[in-house]
Amino acid sequence: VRDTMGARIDSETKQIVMPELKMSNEQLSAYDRIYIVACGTSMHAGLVGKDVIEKLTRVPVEVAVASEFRYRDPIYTDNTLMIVISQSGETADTLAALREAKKSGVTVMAVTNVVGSSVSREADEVIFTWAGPEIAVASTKAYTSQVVALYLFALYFAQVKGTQTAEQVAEIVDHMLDLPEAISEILADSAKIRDFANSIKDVNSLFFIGRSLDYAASLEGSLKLKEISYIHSEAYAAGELKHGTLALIEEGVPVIALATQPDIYEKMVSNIVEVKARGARVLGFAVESDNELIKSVDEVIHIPATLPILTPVLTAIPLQLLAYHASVARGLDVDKPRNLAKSVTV
Ligand code: F1P
Repeated sequence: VRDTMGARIDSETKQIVMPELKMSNEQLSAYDRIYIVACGTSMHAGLVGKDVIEKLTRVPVEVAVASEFRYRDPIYTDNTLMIVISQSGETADTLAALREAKKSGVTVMAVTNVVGSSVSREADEVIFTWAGPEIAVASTKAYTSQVVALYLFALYFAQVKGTQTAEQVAEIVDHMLDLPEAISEILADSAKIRDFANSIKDVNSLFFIGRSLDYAASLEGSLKLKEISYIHSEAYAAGELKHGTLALIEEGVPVIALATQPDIYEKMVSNIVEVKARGARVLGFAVESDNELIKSVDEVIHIPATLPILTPVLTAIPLQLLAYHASVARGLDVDKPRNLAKSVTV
């Protein structure tokens, strides 16, 4: 834990501290509208952040793709905060959105990995992810560390606003501290994901489905697969399937169903039954005790139990491994995906 991290857990109190925050607690507490603006994987981390900030603080958050945000006429109020997320801190569209917001007098907080990057220098506030150098082109640890940084911010914002008690924050923190062990468990059981990746290496297309935070995670799983294995895939909000996409589900089409959110678990079971009835081969992501779900799928990846809001950090691991193993199985260079630059500066 570094002092310049921007946000960190105080190990004694299990509360979040942001010692370098320039704005006062009064100012922070007054924000009642947030825009999260980013590109690619960083935007997907933002979708997780949106759900968590809204759940913990009840402040509405809109996530926007930076390349589109540039052409909008955003509605800024006196109490709007913009959060930009960028691993490299140099992505042109994200930087342009940051500059435009600053010109309009909006306070910008950055979540970035690179100290000294343009985004870190130009934003008013910064949370560094300290994920180490990203050697591969496609973001992997950048995503999980951005999601964790957003949890820290959401918790701190909730503390300051008083929307979560110290006990509630400490409970979430306790579960966050258990995540590394849960990730080790997933990694120890990764042969299953490698075998599944081998089995899909020649398919034309596959689908990811999920609801709520599982949908946000599915979008990233699908992007990763496209980026490094060049297999076409789509991520769908499971409830949207019946509005057209179900037509594409036919015999043998692989469907990866993320079903880690307990409040919508039964709805996911019915989506799985729907795609199975059309011949899909379903790989389910489920927490251990979900027997009904486990029975309804062809194969299962067990996700260790944690708080539902924290599962995106866990589901990211097998999703990234799936893309990695599929890429290797297809004989591709995982670290040098075609047509993808480490930082898109134009
Ligand atoms: C955004 C991004 C990455 C992607 C690739 C190209 O970068 O879309 O998510 O993996 O590296 O750029 P950044 O703004 O997070 O640096």
